[in-house]
Amino acid sequence: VSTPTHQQISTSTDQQITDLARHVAEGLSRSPKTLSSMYFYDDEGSRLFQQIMALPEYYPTRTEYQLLSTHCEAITAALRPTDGAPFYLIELGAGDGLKTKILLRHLLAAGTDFRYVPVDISSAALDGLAASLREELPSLQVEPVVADYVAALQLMATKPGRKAVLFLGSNIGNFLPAERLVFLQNLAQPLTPDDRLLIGFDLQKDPRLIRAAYDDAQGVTAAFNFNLLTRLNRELGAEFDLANWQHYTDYDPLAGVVRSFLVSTRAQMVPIAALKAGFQFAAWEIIHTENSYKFTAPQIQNLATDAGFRVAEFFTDAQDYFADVILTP
Ligand code: AVI
Repeated sequence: VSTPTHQQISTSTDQQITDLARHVAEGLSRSPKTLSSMYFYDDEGSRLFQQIMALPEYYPTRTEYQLLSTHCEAITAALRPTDGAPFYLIELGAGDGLKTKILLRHLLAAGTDFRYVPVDISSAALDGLAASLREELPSLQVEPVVADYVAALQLMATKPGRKAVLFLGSNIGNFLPAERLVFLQNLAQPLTPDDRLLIGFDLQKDPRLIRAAYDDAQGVTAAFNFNLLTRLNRELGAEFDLANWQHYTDYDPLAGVVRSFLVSTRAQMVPIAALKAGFQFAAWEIIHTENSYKFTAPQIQNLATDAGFRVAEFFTDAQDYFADVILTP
């Protein structure tokens, strides 16, 4: 008999499909056509993202891993309440927890009194994480929660006492600037000056290196982008023929953003049964599917201030590729 290993606080599957349908109807009626990268992460998309994180071109994950390993003493010291009070370590978008385990091991070894609350939109990813933690860190107290970011923010408000929030992997880079500010302002709401936020930012660097990370030689990132169409085919009865689409990505160093697209390689009409509608694509018309913003240190400083935080500590790797920043309200 399998026991449920996580709490589910996201909306029902029916509601999720209705939300997706509404998003697609709106996004494909715009010019340029747009779909949110938020919908990449079904179970297959989450699995593909784990694969991306291990790619030679995708430097952010191994860089942040290295950064956390190097500075884990100082980072865990900054996250832990100084008076030794128990606290919740809440991670938004926990995924496979590979990087977080560095911090978890260190906290446990130091006899820290805390509960780990990994939050992720993929129940498969979260169940995998919970199973690996039971095996590798059996003494860790874990409360996994399946939720999107909105539900996760509501959940945080219900957790009493001290909190340290982790938002690693430069997930913040997938928000548009205005959304990013609102998200951080909302994140600041349930936190007190005793709480901490550790947030990862991918830094601006050699544009070629950045672009290559989103256009890998094995085509895993392309498959990740295409999976959005597969998801629409399955969940909304859409009829996207993947043979008629290309993955295209580019880094704009002026705006500091990688933009990813699905490109229609021919004129075509794509029916979507759930919307009782068809969508016309011209040859070479694009669907804009993702933004991945890259940051400078002053931008991070300004963002923190605008959102109501103070930068307590700023950690980077030896090459200044990535930053993990401790913020306090
Ligand atoms: C999840 N997020 C931080 C990744 C990124 O780098 O923007 C998603 C990703 N998209 C393509 N490759 C990775």
